[in-house]
Amino acid sequence: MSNVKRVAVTGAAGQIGYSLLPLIANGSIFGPGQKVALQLLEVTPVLGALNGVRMELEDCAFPLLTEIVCSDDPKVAFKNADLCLLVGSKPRGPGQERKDLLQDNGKIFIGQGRAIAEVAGPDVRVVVVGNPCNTNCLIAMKNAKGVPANRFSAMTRLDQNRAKSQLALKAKKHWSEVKNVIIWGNHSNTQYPDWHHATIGGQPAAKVIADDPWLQGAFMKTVQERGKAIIEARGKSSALSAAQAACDHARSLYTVNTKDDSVALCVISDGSYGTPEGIISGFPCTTDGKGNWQIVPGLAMNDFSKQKAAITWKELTDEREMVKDLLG
Ligand code: NAX
Repeated sequence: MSNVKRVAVTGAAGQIGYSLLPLIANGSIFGPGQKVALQLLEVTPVLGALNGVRMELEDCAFPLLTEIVCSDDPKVAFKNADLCLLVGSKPRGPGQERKDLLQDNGKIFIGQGRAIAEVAGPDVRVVVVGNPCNTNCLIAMKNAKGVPANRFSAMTRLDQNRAKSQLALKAKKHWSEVKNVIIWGNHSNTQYPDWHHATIGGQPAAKVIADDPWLQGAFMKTVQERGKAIIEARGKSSALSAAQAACDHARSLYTVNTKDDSVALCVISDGSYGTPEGIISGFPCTTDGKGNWQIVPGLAMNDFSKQKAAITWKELTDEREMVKDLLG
């Protein structure tokens, strides 16, 4: 194995990229003992701005950062990559239908999936952040012929982090004491943030909070609509928290995470819990520290949970239908 981890980041001159690159260069994914190379992809008109980002990265003189590659060619950016963070995508245009956004962005992930299959490292992991991330991930996965489906995941970690912090704030505890919040389904406002298996300081979250109407109402709504609230407050979408979540997600693949503190990953459904097979959906997962995940088996789902999960699963099967011509 190479002694440098090669991390490709797409949309690297965007606002998430600007927060994400220093985190990676500081060891946030692979730890303080691991050197990293950054391989940055942007669209051609943005290469000038990307060059500015490269200059700033050089000016940081990060001890762990060995190399910075900038390109508008996916085959250059993904070359021998150990980890590809697919952040770049087009924002929804004024009046644009979701279906058209899915089609527009979907095309990006066809080309990137193919390039990953062609040039990425033999043990590559791919994390999709660019929205609609679940379905973009499915498109990349289907077009990356020869790369196993379990190498792909989409990011719902920001939703899990948001859910943890909301529960902690309500319970007046520190967020590090909150474990096992599950995010089912799509990274969209249909997602189901499920507290039924969550614990706070080792006690069931529902018991500590003792306010079911809040859990079933304000808690869920706050997590589902947090992205919108950030845009309203900041005038821009979440970037710092999204970058942190992308690092948390990627780091969790390379560390051991058990079912007592499961990580929220959107991964290919095998039908577990009644999730339609073959969609990329949020599940509680364990990880083995070698880049591999497993869906936590055997958790009980009550009627409330089943009903909420069904809504978000339906949205994902509808999205898959809208892009069926892009699925390789
Ligand atoms: P920005 O618009 O600031 O940056 C996106 C960058 O991607 C731009 O620099 C653009 O030139 C580049 N880009 C577009 N097409 C590209 C292509 N084909 N190849 C390479 N680069 C390309 O958006 P930003 O705020 O950084 O957000 C990036 C994406 O993350 C968006 O799709 C956004 O919706 C999504 N998010 C996903 C989240 C999640 O939890 N999964 C949360 C945060 C964020 O909303």
